[in-house]
Amino acid sequence: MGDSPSRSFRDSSPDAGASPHQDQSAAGSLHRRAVLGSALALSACGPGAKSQTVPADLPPLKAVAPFRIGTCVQALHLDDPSFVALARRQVNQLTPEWQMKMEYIVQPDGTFRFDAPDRIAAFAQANGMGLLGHTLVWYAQAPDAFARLDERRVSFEQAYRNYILAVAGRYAGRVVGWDVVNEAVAEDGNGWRDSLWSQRLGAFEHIALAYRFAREADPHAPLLLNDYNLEYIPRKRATFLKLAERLLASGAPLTGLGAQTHVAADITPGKIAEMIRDLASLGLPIHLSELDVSITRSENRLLSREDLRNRQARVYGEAAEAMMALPERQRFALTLWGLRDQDSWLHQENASDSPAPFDEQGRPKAGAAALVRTFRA
Ligand code: 9MR
Repeated sequence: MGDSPSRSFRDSSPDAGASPHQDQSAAGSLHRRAVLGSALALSACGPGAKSQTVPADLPPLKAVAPFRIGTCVQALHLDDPSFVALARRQVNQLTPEWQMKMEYIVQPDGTFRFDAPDRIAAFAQANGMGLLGHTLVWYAQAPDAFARLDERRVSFEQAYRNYILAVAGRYAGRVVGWDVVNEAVAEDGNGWRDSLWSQRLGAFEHIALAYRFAREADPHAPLLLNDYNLEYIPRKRATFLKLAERLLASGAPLTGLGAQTHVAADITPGKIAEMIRDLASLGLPIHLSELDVSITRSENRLLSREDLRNRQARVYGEAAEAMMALPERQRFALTLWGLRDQDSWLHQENASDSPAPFDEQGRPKAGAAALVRTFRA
């Protein structure tokens, strides 16, 4: 089967387009208030600052960064010559944006489909790029084939193991790492997410098992735990770190932490750096795994579009700086969740958002220049 049109396929998933910043929980509104309050204070210092100009001969990100630079990718991007040229020039790592998830791989009859992820893996290999497996277990994706499993034939745990062995085993030796469990922590930081997996295998146990099975499938791959809003919600970050510690204490082969970093341009300066420092305290490598900086999700109404564009560039710079401040062995990679504006999930949700570091023609914006400047400093 070829690629389904991504929009309709994703729309059919109950959590398609689930958006970190639209969380309606108490913690979600708390973090919105915190962001607004601090941004208001800052706006007094610098509205109306001039846009930064971008040097025409900006060097490629991957050439100046002392760690891997990635982007997310869908198989359909590989048919777009301008995307391919930009990706080849700028990055040396790819994360399949959705086609290595259960929503793509698991068919209604419980069989697996690997055409698109195989194509992305082959492209990565042919172009000397790392492949970051994303993601084996996600609370938001629980295919019917699992929900309706006939346990007279196979136990739930066996089916879970079979899936992880099939997927992580297929790409064993060919990935730079796996996001084994994605978004395990509750949004308010009060424990872990409820899901089909937690209900059937146990709240902590399903997470620990996923790491065990991923290690069984691939003896050497770095195995990461990935989550979002860790910069906005300190309580969620604390629970994320506790979960990582508990996994390590239980002997689970967790070897790295992923901070998605889907942020808005009006995020309080220093928040990303603080989050990365905090995560690094466990001594594990850190992946800044899904960086994008939304303009339209900014909530500070006092900032003009131009102010927000300037802040966006500064946020890209801060993210790069936070990675640069880590000891070398803890700099796993920095992945952009969309190279060009039109590639971003945020742009698909709101066509007036322009969250990426490159514009629609693939020209570097101030965000790309800030990344380069920081990597070179
Ligand atoms: O950007 C991805 C979008 O194209 C998919 O439809 C969606 C569901 O698979 O997932 C988006 O990526 C998410 C990532 O896998 C996990 N963190 C949040 C990302 C944005 O929603």
